[in-house]
Amino acid sequence: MATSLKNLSDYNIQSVANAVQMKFGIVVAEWNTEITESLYTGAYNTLIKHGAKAENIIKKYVPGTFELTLGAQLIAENTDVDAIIVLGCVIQGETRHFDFICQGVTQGITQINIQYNLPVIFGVLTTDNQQQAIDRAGGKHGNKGDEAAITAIKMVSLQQSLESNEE
Ligand code: DLZ
Repeated sequence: MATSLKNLSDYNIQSVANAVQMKFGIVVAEWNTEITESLYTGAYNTLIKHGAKAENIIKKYVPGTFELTLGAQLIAENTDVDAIIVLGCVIQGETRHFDFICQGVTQGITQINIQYNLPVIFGVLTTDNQQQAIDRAGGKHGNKGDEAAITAIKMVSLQQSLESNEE
């Protein structure tokens, strides 16, 4: 049976809060730059679509996906953003580098979420080849950058709703 293609970026627009008061940092890896810039465009446009102000979106670059962790930490320490989105693309090669980079960034970003009590959204593609990355960076499977932006807004909204109830 043929599998139907799912656009992973489909979502219910009503379920997403207005982001007019929110501030975001976006860290973009320069490796596979055509892909990561497409992810950035998706994330940026989605934040704007949901009310975020352009001046409240900070964009910073790091050399590769492995450096996204420190990039996110530097933003967490030096700005007042409500959430950070990290965008990268790791494509499987002939060596085990892929595994080490994916493992390192996954653990690093998880740790920053907890350490800073700040949503740090994992917008990293980990694919077998370039075509799979293209398909998920504005292609037939949607744009992982859009999804990262929606996740960021939802997590800020969750955090604000719970923390505003604290006494
Ligand atoms: C070295 C490397 C390799 C082989 N592949 C990728 C990749 O597919 N995607 C990516 O974002 N970065 C890659 N890098 C670079 C590492 O992320 C990192 O920048 C270097 O190992 C230096 O720390």
